[in-house]
Amino acid sequence: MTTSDLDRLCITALRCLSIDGVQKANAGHPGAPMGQAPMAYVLWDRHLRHNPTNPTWMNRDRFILSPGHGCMLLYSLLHLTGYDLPLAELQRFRQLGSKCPGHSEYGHTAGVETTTGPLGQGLSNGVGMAIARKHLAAYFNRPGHDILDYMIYGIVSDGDLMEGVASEAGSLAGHLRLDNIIYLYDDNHVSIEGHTSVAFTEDRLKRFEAYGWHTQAVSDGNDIEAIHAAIEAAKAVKDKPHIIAIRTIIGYGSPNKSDTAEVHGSPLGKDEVKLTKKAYGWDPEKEFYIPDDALAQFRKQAARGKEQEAEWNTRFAAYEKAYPELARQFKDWQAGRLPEGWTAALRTFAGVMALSTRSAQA
Ligand SMILES: Cc1ncc(C[n+]2csc(CCOP(=O)(O)OP(=O)(O)O)c2C)c(N)n1
Ligand SMILES: [Mg+2]
Repeated sequence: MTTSDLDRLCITALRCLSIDGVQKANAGHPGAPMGQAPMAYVLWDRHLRHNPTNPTWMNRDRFILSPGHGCMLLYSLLHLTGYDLPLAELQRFRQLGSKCPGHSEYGHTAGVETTTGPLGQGLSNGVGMAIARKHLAAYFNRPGHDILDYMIYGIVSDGDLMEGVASEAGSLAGHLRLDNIIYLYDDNHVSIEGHTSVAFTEDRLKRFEAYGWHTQAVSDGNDIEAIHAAIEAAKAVKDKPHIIAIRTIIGYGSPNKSDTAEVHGSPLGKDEVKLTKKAYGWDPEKEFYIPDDALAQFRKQAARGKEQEAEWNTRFAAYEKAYPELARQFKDWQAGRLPEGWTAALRTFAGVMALSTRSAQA
């Protein structure tokens, strides 16, 4: 099997797991995962630094799936790469108590970095995460000791870019030159109502360019080499956040439903699932099927992640030796421990005063 055959196998496995999860639940959004699978695959396979066996490793890259309606894609990625999310949970998508709720929730499922569902929210939370990372790096990093250098990656959708909150956050990210953000925009020209042209016709990349972002476009959402090259190019451009518009087809591969809003928010239907699997060259009778080669390829990320974390632990040990006080503080911050005697630093106020909170904090 060539590398590109293996890549294709993995992408189809991602698509089919997402399709099957939605079909079994008889509810959900298969179209977005089917279009986004190649960009998600190449991002996770070649760029994302994470350790599926330790989802809270501090210096991991953060991945945000901002269009949370497509979260079967995220659950599929988490399962395949070796997070604590058994296949049985994917088979209980959208069932009460499942680790796979209908929109991904922070704190409920290992590896989910933030709750998404309300469009615009994930994109905006990512800006907050990028600010936090810049602040931590400015405070803790020292020359030769870049202990905090993680990235914020995300997939964002038409609906995300339509939301006002995304414009506010996008504006701030550009202003602050948050070059630690790389967002892949699932530019599929379809949203819940149909073609986006019914409501949304401005040049999105020009809008982000005006906010101060570095923008790129990839014309074929199945071209993982082009997507990979665009991510590489983004990493090389400093001082700006990055957005890459990737032209995808919602519901890619479904003979009767791709490129329509029908595939946005309803299962494909049993017959269409089979036709789609046939079109992918997959066995139409198999459900939740993961070929061994695909699983082995995804699980390489778990092995790599362990090494990446171990390498970081070595770096942190050197930092701790050079800057013991800062290292102690870093650990306290991570654990949420306040410094001893912190209450002594609190101001006291005599009686009731006409004082704004803003001034009281000064
Ligand atoms: C703030 C907000 N408003 C409305 C919705 C309901 N909603 C869910 S998906 C969707 C359409 C999203 O379209 P797009 O982002 O293009 O996703 P795609 O159809 O391409 O999967 C809408 C309006 C929501 N999730 N959040
Ligand atoms: Mg869309």
